[in-house]
Amino acid sequence: MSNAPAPDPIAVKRFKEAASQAAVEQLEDGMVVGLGSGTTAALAVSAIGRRVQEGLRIIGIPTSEQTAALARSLGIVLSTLAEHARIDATIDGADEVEIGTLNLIKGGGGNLLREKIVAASSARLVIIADERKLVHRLGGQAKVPVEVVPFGWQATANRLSGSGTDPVLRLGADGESFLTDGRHYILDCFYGPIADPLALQTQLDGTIGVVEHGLFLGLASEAFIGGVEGVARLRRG
Ligand code: A5P
Repeated sequence: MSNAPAPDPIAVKRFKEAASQAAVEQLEDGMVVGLGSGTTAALAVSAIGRRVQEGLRIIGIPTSEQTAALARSLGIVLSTLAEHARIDATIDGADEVEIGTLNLIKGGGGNLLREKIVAASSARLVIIADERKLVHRLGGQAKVPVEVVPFGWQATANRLSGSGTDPVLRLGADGESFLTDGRHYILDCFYGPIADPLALQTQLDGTIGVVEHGLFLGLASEAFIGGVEGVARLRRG
């Protein structure tokens, strides 16, 4: 157990809001915008909703059913990758952001598959987070979520054990297996500090039964990080 004091939730929310606001200020009329998922991304979607009320014209591509519902409720026009294959900018949260590379762990909310598809179609992936998410090496605090096909998931979990982790099947609030928007399961895999994320990515990509995983390497172009000293804008080194 860490002896670090528990973060003040009100301050954390303020940091997330400031980061979201700074990222949303970058948006311009006519853009196709990927809408991320999670609590920080939801703040960005709300900020976009306010700008839309003030006259901003953008088209949003949501990364989850939950984000789609929120965006619709705020009057944001939505579309799909079928209609807009190229996204100008996606604004999304992260569970860990590696300083320098801006490599990420994502998927704490279970939306990693659609998030990665949208990120890979985006000219810019802009990450928003509070400063607790910044790390020198991925994997020390967040688990890597691995989305797997329900059929034979135990066999997939056994295969993943060979990558140096003890996979844990994610459960929902009802105690049943958590189901993603794509109707898959999530195996949460804690690795500790990951010495070679590219090698781990290759291993996960090659594991039978794995649909996608939460290592987002070389995808983020910049990050807005909210903290006690304001919002820092980091660019990929
Ligand atoms: C959703 O599946 C995730 O990728 C989120 O973007 C990530 O977990 C960060 O979420 P919070 O902003 O809620 O911390």
